[in-house]
Amino acid sequence: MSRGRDMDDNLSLGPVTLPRRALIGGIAAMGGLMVSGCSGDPPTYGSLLRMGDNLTWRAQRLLLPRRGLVREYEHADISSILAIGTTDPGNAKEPAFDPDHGEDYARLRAGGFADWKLLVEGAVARPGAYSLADLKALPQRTQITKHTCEEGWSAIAEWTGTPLRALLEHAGVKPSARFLNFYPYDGVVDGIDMIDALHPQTILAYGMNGRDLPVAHGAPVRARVETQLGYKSMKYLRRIVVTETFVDPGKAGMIQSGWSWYAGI
Ligand SMILES: Nc1nc2c(c(=O)[nH]1)N[C@H]1C(S)=C(S)[C@@H](COP(=O)(O)O)O[C@H]1N2
Ligand SMILES: [Mo]
Repeated sequence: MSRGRDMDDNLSLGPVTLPRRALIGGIAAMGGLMVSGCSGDPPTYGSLLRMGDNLTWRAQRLLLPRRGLVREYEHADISSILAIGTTDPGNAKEPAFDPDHGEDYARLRAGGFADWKLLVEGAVARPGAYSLADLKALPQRTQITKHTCEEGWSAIAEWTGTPLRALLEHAGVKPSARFLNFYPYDGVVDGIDMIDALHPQTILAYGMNGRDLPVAHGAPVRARVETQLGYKSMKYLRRIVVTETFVDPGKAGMIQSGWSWYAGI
C-alpha cells in the first residue's frame, strides 16, 4: 500500500487515489473501512481488537470533519486537579525518569526556565527553538476546560498559552504534514494528528489558574489537547516533531503500553 505515498498531495487508499483534502474532510474514512489498514496510519500490532482504534479515528473524522469547540466553563467551576504520571522529570526516582534529559530539566528548573527552549522540527519550513518569551509573543488563548483522565477522574482548570496552530504556522508547517509527536523531559512520548493539532483549543499552556504552570502540572509548557483524553496533554515539553507519516514512539509511547493512540472524546 505504499503506492502514491510520494505523490505529494495524494493518498493511496487501495484502488483509488484521492486528494489529501478528501481525507481531511473525512470522505476517505470510508475507504479506510474497506481496507484493513492504510500505510502511514497508527499501527495495530496485529491485534484484531486494536483495529477498532483506527476505525474509531476514521469514523470520528468522518462524522466530525470540522470539529466544533469543546465546552468551556466559568471561573466558579474550577476544581482541584490531581497531578498524575510524572510530577517532576528532574527526580531520578520517578518511574518515567529519562536519563538523557532529566538532569537538563533539573538545571533548567533551577534557573527558572530562563534557558528553556522548545524545539520545533520535521515537516516545517523553518525549524526552530522557541523560548518562553518567544511563545508569549505569539497569540494567546485562555480557556477553562475539563480534563478527563483515562483512569476515570476529571477536573476543571483554566489554561493560558499559545495556540499550537499559531506556533505551527510561525514555523511554516508544510501542507503535507499529517501527525506530530511531543517529546517531553520524562520518558513518555505521544502524538496527535494534524486535525487535533490545528484545533483552536489545542494550546501550549504556560499558565494555569492565573499563575505560571506549576512543575507538577508540566512546567514550563505543556500541551492541552481538549478533544482527547488526558494522556494526550503532554507535560514538560522539550521538542515537537511534525511528520508526514505516523511515527511510532516505540516503548516510550502509550500504544505499546496498551492505550489506544486515538483517544478522542
Ligand atoms: N510528560 C508527561 N505528560 C503527561 C503525563 C506524564 O506522565 N508525562 N501524564 C498524562 C496523563 S495520563 C494525564 S491524566 C495528565 C495529567 O496532568 P496533570 O498532572 O496536570 O493532572 O498528563 C498527561 N501528560
Ligand atoms: Mo491520565
